[in-house]
Amino acid sequence: MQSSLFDEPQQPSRRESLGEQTFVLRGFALPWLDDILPALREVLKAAPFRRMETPGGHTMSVALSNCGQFGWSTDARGYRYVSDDPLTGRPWPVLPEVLRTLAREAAAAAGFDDFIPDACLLNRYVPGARMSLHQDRNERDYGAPIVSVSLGLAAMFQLGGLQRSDRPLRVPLLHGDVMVWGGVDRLRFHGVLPLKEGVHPVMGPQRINFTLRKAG
Ligand SMILES: O=C(O)CCC(=O)C(=O)O
Repeated sequence: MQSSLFDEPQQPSRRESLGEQTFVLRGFALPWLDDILPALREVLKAAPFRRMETPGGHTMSVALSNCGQFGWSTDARGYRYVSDDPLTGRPWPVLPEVLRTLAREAAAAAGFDDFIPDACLLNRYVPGARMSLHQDRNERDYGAPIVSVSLGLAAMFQLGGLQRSDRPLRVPLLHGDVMVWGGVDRLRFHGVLPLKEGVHPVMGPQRINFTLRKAG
């Protein structure tokens, strides 16, 4: 039988471009969830979510934890990566293999080959929690991208430019979406608007975000 164009299954592109080197990969994490969720549960048993203080003395509305060789932390002394969890005094839990592989594949889908993360910051948002516009600049290696995975309630992500004054785009992020930014876009300002009330069928009344980075 002669094949025609119509025999080919048309795969709609799930990759949206938001800049030269910024992409959202819609639903990219969904096929991995059966492995991601138990892995996150284990991490959070060893290093529970906690609300940290900013150097300015404010308590963040988002609760944080980490896994991997380095964990992002903030207190009165400033923002930094540390290898031990300040709450338990133990090293952060090991980065689960499923997160490492997901990060490598998502980065490759966005044009960043051979991404090997050594840090994963977990953020828990309950309704009302927000993250103000900031740059991720505590990492030593800006050559590596940031891979950011959204689970649970939908959030409105703010994607700014390289200057704080650049007007941010609003990008809705849903359960399973993965954002990747790097290269010329690595230092774009970004944040999250206050989370709206809701109950997600899988994750409940919260949003969990985790970002994989190369910090060391
Ligand atoms: O929650 C998000 O989608 C973004 C998190 C973030 O900006 C960060 O961890 O630096």
